[in-house]
Amino acid sequence: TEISHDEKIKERIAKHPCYSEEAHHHYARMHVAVAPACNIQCNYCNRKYDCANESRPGVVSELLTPEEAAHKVLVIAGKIPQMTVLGIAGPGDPLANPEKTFRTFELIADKAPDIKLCLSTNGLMLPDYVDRIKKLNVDHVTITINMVDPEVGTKIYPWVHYRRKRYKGIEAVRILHERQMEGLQALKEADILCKVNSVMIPGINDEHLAEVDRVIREKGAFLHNIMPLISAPEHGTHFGLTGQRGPTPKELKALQDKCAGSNMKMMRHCRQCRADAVGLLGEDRSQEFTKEKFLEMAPEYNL
Ligand code: CLF
Ligand code: SF4
Repeated sequence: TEISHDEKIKERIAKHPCYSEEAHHHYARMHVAVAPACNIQCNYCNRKYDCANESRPGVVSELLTPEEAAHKVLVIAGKIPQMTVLGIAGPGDPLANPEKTFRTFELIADKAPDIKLCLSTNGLMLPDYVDRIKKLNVDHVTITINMVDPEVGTKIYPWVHYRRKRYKGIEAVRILHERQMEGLQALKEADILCKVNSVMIPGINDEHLAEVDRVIREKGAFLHNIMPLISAPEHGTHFGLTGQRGPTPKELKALQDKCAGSNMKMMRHCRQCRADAVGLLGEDRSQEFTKEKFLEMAPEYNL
């Protein structure tokens, strides 16, 4: 019935600080930075820093191997009892580094099966991996979708590297768009909860994001998270260097309100985390668990 379906979804998000507004007061997430490569270029990204799909741009995270990452997760889960979710969100695109990403998930599923697995991607390679994601019991996947009109996308994405070929201009953006829509559909069919992140870029996609909201909702996304562009010249991104501004808090809220008119929930408590974030949202304990430090700590979880 309708009610038991709602109840089941409530249960699936109850301990996920991003998918449930309520949960974020009580439950924590951690990210491990195992995925350095990326397969597209976003104009809000500088590859030296974290993937801005989810993670705070302008921050450099320490890269870990899957084994180091698993060790880190066991250390942290033993020390922070509210820790419920492990996310992979960069510093590049997790699915442009499938072996590292899935090896990390496998190690954690094996050693800490009660930790929920979470993944964030630009979506380009998602259709290829939904089966693997489902098999690993990853129940939360985020796709960053900034446009559903490739014309708009040409101002955001200069190129896409897909199946050993580099594409530019509208051809590149069409591939990205089609793959994102295909990925969204495949997640829905596999019954995996999908959040869509959109970066609000004034003058580029701000007026278009209501349409994005409509399309992704229709295609079964569970939650929409519209995030402000963070752009500073010193980040060295294309938008930073061309003086592109981010939205004001008022502009962001107006757009979120406009989209929230629908029945799909809007996420409003995103803190644009680092790719190595640790703790409750808004609390940054990543510096307590740098590689130098956590490698010296014994994994205490589940012992
Ligand atoms: Fe991490 Fe993202 Fe999973 Fe959350 S973050 S991979 S869904 S566990 Fe959360 Fe951070 Fe916002 Fe992301 S507050 S940037 S939405
Ligand atoms: Fe940068 Fe992420 Fe975009 Fe790749 S997907 S270019 S890492 S913001």
